[in-house]
Amino acid sequence: MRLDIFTLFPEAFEWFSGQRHVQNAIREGHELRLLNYRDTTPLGAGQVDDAPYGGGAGMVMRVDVVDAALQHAYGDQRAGKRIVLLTPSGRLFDEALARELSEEPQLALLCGRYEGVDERVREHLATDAVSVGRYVLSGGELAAMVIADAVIRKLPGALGHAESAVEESFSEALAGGPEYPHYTRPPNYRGWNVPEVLMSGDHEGIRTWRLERSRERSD
Ligand code: 6GU
Repeated sequence: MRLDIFTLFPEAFEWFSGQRHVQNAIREGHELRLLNYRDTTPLGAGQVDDAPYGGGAGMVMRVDVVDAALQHAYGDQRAGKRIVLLTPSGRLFDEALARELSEEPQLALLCGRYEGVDERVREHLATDAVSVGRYVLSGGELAAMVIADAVIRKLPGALGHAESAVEESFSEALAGGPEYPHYTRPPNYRGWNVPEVLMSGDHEGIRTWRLERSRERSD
C-alpha cells in the first residue's frame, strides 16, 4: 500500500512513523508519505486557509490548496484512489472499514485544521468522509493516526509472526468480537486472583472460558 497523509503538521507523525509495525510494513515494501499542504499551496506566503463566507469565527482550509496538494502527489492519476477526508461528521470508523481500507493499493488521508475544510473538498475531491468518534478533535491528525494504525496492522508483514497468529485466532475464534481478558504473574496480587481455569492446563476449558468472556464483552 501507498499511504499518504496530507497535513499541516507532519512533525506530529514522528512518533507514529517510528512504531515497530509501521517500520515492519515499510520494510515489507509499503510506503508512508507525509505531505504538507503548505509545501504545495498555490497561494503566497504559505497561506492555506481563509475566512468563511457568510461570516463566523475561525478559518477554513481552502479547496484550491487541498486540490494542489493532491495534484502534486498524483497528477491526473486520481481515478480509483481512495481519498479519505477526516471530519467529525463523517462515517464512523470501525474494524470493517479498517479491513476495507487495508485492501486499497493507494490510500490518502486528508487532515483538516481550523474550523473546518471547504465543503467542496468533501463534494468533489474526497471519495469518503470518515470520523473516529462522536466528539470533536482540534484537527484530523490524531484521527489519521488512529486510522493509519488500524489499517497498517492489517498489512501483511506488519505484525511479527507471533502477534499476527494471535490476532488471526482472535478474529476467527471470537467471531470478530472483542478480546478476552489477559492475566500474567503474580497469580495473587493484593487478594486479586487470576481465574483458576487459566492456570489449570485444561486447554479446552481455557478456550471455552475465553470465548465466553469475549462474548460477554460484546453485549
Ligand atoms: Cl476525523 N476530525 C476531527 N477534527 N474531529 C474528530 C474526528 C475527525 N473524528 C472524531 N472527531
